Amino acid sequence: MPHSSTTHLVLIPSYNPGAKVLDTVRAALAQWAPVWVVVDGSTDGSAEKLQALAGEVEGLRVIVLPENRGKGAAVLAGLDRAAAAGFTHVLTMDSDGQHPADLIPAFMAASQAEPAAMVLGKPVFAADAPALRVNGRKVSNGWANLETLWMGIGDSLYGFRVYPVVPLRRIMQANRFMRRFDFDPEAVVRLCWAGVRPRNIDAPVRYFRADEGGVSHFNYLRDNTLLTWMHTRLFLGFLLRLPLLLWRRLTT
Ligand SMILES: Nc1nc2c(ncn2[C@@H]2O[C@H](COP(=O)(O)OP(=O)(O)O)[C@@H](O)[C@H]2O)c(=O)[nH]1
Ligand SMILES: [Mg+2]
Repeated sequence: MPHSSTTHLVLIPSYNPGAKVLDTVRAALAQWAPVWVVVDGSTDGSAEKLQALAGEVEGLRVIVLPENRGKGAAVLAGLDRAAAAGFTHVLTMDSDGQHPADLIPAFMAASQAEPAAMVLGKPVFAADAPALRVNGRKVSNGWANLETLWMGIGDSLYGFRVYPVVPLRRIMQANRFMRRFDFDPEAVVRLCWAGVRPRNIDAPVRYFRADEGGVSHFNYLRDNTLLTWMHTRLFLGFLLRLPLLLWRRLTT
């Protein structure tokens, strides 16, 4: 039996996810209820398949957004509905089979033990991980740690995480960025600034070849440009907050 919760839900943003989406959602449902999928303007027929699955199984809700607006926007659409339904925390995971559904209960338990914190997946790569992605991460992680004065972000980009809903929604409502691939790093940095402590848990990440059903919409030029601009604005935000962050770092 999956764990079931009225405070913590699994939220899966999904955009043209490829062949693994149904297995991914089933794997999440085997661990947890409820599971909500936000279909982000997909054009691959996955919305219909997911809706059919929701008619067959307990615990699944499918939210379909008419247009593609990006991962962060899809998460925010889910957060708004989660808040309206009284949930306090969401575990985000990708829809393409890269994230370890079997760790959902452990991540949720860590969040339930410390509700004010955010629980971050720390990726454990296998030999299948592309070197460019693994090394690119080090750059983003270096910036994120500087921008938060080393408050403890284990990984800035991994999307397998439990977020407290209230501070994340507040941050996203106050910020017009964070709607695409800039969501994950900007969310952890701004949550740290807001005083939400990171807790890190190791979690394997898989990279599938295209012939195994692997799909990524990460575009090196477009998305690295987006991430560079994101770290530029976060660095400026960091300079403004430096006295506060230093004071907090020295006193807590
Ligand atoms: N790339 C992308 N992903 C989206 C979007 N909206 C939701 N997502 C979901 O965000 C997650 C991460 O995207 P993915 O392309 O797998 O990125 P990668 O794992 O970093 O290569 C997946 O679950 C996507 O389905 C979007 O507009 N673009
Ligand atoms: Mg992916």
